Amino acid sequence: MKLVKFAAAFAAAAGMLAVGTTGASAESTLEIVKKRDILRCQVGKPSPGFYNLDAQGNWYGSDVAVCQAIAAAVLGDKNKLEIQSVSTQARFTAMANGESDVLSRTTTWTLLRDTQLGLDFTAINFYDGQGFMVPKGSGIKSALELKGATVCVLTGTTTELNLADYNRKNNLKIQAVTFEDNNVRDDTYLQGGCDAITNDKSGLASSKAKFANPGEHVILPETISKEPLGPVVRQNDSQWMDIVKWTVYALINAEELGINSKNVDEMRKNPPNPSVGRMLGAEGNLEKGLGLSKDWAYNVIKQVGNYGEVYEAYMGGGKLGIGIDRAGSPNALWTQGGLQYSPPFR
Ligand SMILES: N[C@@H](CCC(=O)N[C@@H](CS)C(=O)NCC(=O)O)C(=O)O
Repeated sequence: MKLVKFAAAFAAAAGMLAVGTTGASAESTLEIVKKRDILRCQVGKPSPGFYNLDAQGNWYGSDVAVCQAIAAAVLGDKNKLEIQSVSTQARFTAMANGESDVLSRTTTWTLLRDTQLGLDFTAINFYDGQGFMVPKGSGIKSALELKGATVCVLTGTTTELNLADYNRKNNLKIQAVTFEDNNVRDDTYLQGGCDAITNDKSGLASSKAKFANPGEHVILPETISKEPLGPVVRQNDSQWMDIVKWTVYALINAEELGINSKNVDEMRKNPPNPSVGRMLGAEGNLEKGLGLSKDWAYNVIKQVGNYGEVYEAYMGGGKLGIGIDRAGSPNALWTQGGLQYSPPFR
């Protein structure tokens, strides 16, 4: 019995090795993207804030901005981009089978996803947590009042798992009503098909923003989970991993250094300090190991903006924003009491 187990474990390890070897000899994602001259970036179904379509059919949003930033870093042009809108259920498969070069779509970093799907999480561009939304008219003030309630939830998500945990922990006897499509989930809730919706709190703000009467719905105060969201790449491609990770950090570091889309030209011409000069390629050679051009970070900031500009535009108070306060939240810069922190550019 022991021997059989050992043999199976060995075969599994050998299998993993074989995958690793094939991966290493195959064309890298950077080579594929450069040859194609287009980045294939996966987002979800249109949701205000993260990824949405304007009247001309152009994608915009905070997760789209990450796609654009990677295209600007790698190909010098944020528009060299094919946005792929994929359902929540199919998101990891579309990555694993090579359809998408990168996934940038409200996806929570968890241990199992990081270790069992052939994928790697790169960096956290939004710190979130799960909550509940109810109609104001229900008078419900706390998630603990949801005893015996029906709750609408997307399937294949951490949301579904956390709801089950919260239900069990607090003995609420909640009945989950599961959906594959976020619009069907929202419509069902609006028509009274469930007492509450549960999702990442940013996702709730996103749904609320598109409702006809947002003021008739309230997000309850409880945050029942940690949902660190960020882009995902295929594993065993560490150069591509580095590119995506450092592109996210370029957005954050630029804000920390006071570089934005308006002043980046002046900052590159006359860097006020060595950190700015290095980041914008005016000195040093930070681009070498990434396999990118000297102006990769300049292109990101010039064409997309820094983290704060992107946040304000889509998640914050901008015209297209969904009004999530940044000050005092984990998404503030670490210098302002938040968790957004870039390792040094040197
Ligand atoms: N962060 C959770 C939840 C993800 C989730 O449900 N995101 C919503 C955000 S509104 C979504 O993707 N909606 C668009 C879609 O269904 O494609 C996870 O990674 O499982």
